[in-house]
Amino acid sequence: PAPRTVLLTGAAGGLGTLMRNLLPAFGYDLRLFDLRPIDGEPDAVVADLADRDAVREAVRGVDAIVHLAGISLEASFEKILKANIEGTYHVYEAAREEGVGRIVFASSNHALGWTPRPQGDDPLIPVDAPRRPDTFYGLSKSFGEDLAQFYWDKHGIETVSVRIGSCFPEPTSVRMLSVWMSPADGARLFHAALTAEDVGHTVVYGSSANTRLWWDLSTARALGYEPCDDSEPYAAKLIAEQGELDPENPAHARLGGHFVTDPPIWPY
Ligand code: NAI
Ligand code: 15L
Repeated sequence: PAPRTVLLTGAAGGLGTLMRNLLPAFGYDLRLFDLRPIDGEPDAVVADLADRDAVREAVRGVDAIVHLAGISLEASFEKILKANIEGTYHVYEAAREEGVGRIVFASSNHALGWTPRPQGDDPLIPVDAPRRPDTFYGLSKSFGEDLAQFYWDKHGIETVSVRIGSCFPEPTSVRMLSVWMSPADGARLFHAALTAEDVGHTVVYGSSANTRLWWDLSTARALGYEPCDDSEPYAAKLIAEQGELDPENPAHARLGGHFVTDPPIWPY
């Protein structure tokens, strides 16, 4: 049966806000979870992923989990370790203890952000390309995908790991023309990931059907995902403002864009 009650972690965040507004139209009853309270959502669970008991309680009785909570940019290793690595482990342990059989994990293109981006007639990047994290953040997403595989192999918990490109209302850079996922396509993809049968651990890229796409959407489509959007209508304006991607610029040469070159954001 399709999951109905879904725990949405990271519900106060950018993507969490988009998804908590869009997913109910697909018939889900969402339970919200975040470190931060959410205006107008008094029933949301306000807790830290570090609190195992709170995570377990939040997971109790749901049919599936969409796990978005965590640090979403580069940070110190210690912070990434706590929120993304230990936090995601707590979510999987809670799912095992409470018998939740399906997780949708917000992985990221930064799990393989060091991969050269396709240029010219280069083939699209397949899902089985080696992971090459570009940051501690990307490393935590690579860990999350391995954790998902482990919990499937050892405990039978299914996961769709969605290597999200950039899910924002509009693309705001030339790189994003290739990796953008419209919020509506994001909701379609999460719905497919929640309802497809026998996914085991499936890895998919998360984006719209962009004209300038860099990766292969076939595993996402195999779940039943049919993207409806394309960033191309935004291309002329963004390219006029920012210029085409420059292959000589290291921040334009790899999948992870500026995550590859920017100094890490040390949160002091
Ligand atoms: P965000 O930073 O806006 O939201 C993350 C949320 O997680 C925040 O509301 C924060 O309070 C919560 N959070 C952080 N640490 C927590 C903890 N220890 N316990 C409980 N809650 C905690 O990030 P965004 O953009 O909404 O991303 C959501 C997820 O999707 C993240 O895992 C991110 O890595 C992933 N992702 C997002 C992409 C995007 O385009 N928005 C691209 C690729 C991956
Ligand atoms: C991510 O993983 C980040 O969470 C998001 O904020 C964007 O920076 C996105 O990748 C991207 O690559 O554009």
